[in-house]
Amino acid sequence: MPKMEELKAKVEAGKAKLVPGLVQEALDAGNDAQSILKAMIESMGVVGDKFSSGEVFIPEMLMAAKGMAKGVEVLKPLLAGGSSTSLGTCIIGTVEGDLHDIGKNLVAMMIESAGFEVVDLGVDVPIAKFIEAIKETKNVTLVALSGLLTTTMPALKATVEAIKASGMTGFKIIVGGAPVTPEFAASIGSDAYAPDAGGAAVKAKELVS
Ligand code: B1M
Repeated sequence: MPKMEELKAKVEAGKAKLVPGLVQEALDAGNDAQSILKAMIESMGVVGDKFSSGEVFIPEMLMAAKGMAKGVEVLKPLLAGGSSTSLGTCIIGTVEGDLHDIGKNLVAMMIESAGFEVVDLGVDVPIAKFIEAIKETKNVTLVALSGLLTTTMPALKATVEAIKASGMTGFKIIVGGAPVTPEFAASIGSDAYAPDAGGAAVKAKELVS
């Protein structure tokens, strides 16, 4: 089986321990980091579809996520180019009620490589924690909110609204995640939307430049 197919199959099967080695082998075989990342994201899509159709359950989704996270670790030095400029600090987190972190971690990585300091609040982040972090962190220029569930889209809205209502200024807010659309992002008062991690880094730079 070609390396990329083998990698995709192992991510889908949740063989987390095998994934880093296969990512390395795929790189050694001449595949670039972006294509490998894309392949692993496709595998997560397959796992999600299988979850929807009742073929796999939460433990399988978790193992697939673990494998992908380990694979991303191998790719990290290649995906995150690094930047010498400082664009200020970005506070990032997945909103309250939502435990998905792979997409958020990729966005954090790309935003960091675009030239921001990143403070990652993790997942299931209550509004008060975002507000406290913005207040207590120096030179916040960007707040990045991730949401992966249709059921946590209201939390995205509530978080943006509460941050705006706090009266704090000097930063922009970017939102994203699979169910988020540009229209939704605009309707909740955020400053920007990006469909993926690379796009988030590009938008982030534009917002603060
Ligand atoms: Co969940 N889950 N999950 N899950 N899970 C999805 C999202 C789902 C689509 C699967 C499905 O049913 N097909 C579905 C959501 C349906 C919906 O709301 N429309 C779903 C569900 C239903 C659930 C539970 C409710 C299941 C249950 O309990 N019955 C539950 C909810 C738990 C909770 O959060 N409270 C649940 C739980 C879990 C696990 C914990 C088991 C696990 C997450 C583990 C982890 O993250 N550490 C998990 C997983 C792994 C998935 C799937 C299979 C994979 C997610 C992923 O990592 N994708 C997912 C199916 C899928 O994605 N197709 C699914 C890869 C990742 C790179 O993509 O996160 O989309 P993504 O990030 C992208 C973009 O969205 C964007 O950039 C990234 C790519 O570059 N992006 C941003 C993300 N954040 C951004 C922020 C930005 C800009 C872009 O600006 C700030």
